[in-house]
Amino acid sequence: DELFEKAAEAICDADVDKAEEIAQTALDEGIDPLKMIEKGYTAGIKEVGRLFDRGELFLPQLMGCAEAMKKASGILQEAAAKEDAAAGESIKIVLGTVQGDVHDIGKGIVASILEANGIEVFDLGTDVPIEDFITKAKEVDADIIGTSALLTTTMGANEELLEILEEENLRDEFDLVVGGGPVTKRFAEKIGADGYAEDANEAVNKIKELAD
Ligand code: B1M
Repeated sequence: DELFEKAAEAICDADVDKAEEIAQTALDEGIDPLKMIEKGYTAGIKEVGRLFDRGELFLPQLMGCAEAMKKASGILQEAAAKEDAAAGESIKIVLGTVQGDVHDIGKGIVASILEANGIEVFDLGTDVPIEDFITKAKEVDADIIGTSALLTTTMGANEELLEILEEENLRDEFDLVVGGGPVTKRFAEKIGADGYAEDANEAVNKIKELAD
């Protein structure tokens, strides 16, 4: 679809105004906001990642692209949240990007898609200290703790989280679901996490399965 391509292009060009304008157009045209994020904007930020990997794009530009991505997906996520406000609230998840890590685009997408599927999300944001996940999970009586880590240097926070849950005898209380770029199923199994999801839709399935 042409609008998806334009959205991806606006992200690659780090064009915030254009990215926002296209998001609004998508809403006006009645396109499903989450589909728009996935097929349009996410495709764009993935391309940005590839260009950055190849050294064809540098950090300042990357930050501009990420800004455009956040603004546009913010508009769409808000619209999606409104549509689904009446959905059930049976499963609760405390979600956040682990300490030392500020990447939150993927986490934001995961949060929106979980909410759109009736899961109650308590989003702690980025650079979240391990203790905060646990404190919040206790406070809201969560079923699941979900973490996102985009750096090989931060994914180890999951191991620490599991250790603390173990120490506090909370291992049976909360299931830990891990995700994010460098995180793999193999890593999740190795550290003893309860679940792993490669993307937002898989996260929905995994969380529903665990909460059953
Ligand atoms: Co950063 N960055 N970045 N960055 N950045 C990566 C991750 C990197 C792979 C780029 C590269 O070098 N090739 C690399 C990490 C290398 C590594 O450790 N393996 C990297 C680096 C090195 C850095 C800095 C250290 C750069 C520097 O300063 N020198 C720095 C670190 C800052 C920090 O965190 N302390 C940094 C900074 C940034 C920006 C601020 C500029 C920006 C982030 C803006 C923001 O998020 N607000 C940024 C961006 C945009 C990226 C790339 C280009 C794109 C990330 C993204 O948003 N992807 C990224 C390159 C890449 O990914 N190839 C890169 C799109 C998003 C939809 O996918 O986040 O994977 P993703 O989420 C997916 C799945 O992973 C999954 O579902 C999502 C939807 O499909 N998922 C879950 C995610 N969380 C989940 C949780 C779940 C389940 C599924 O359950 C709970």
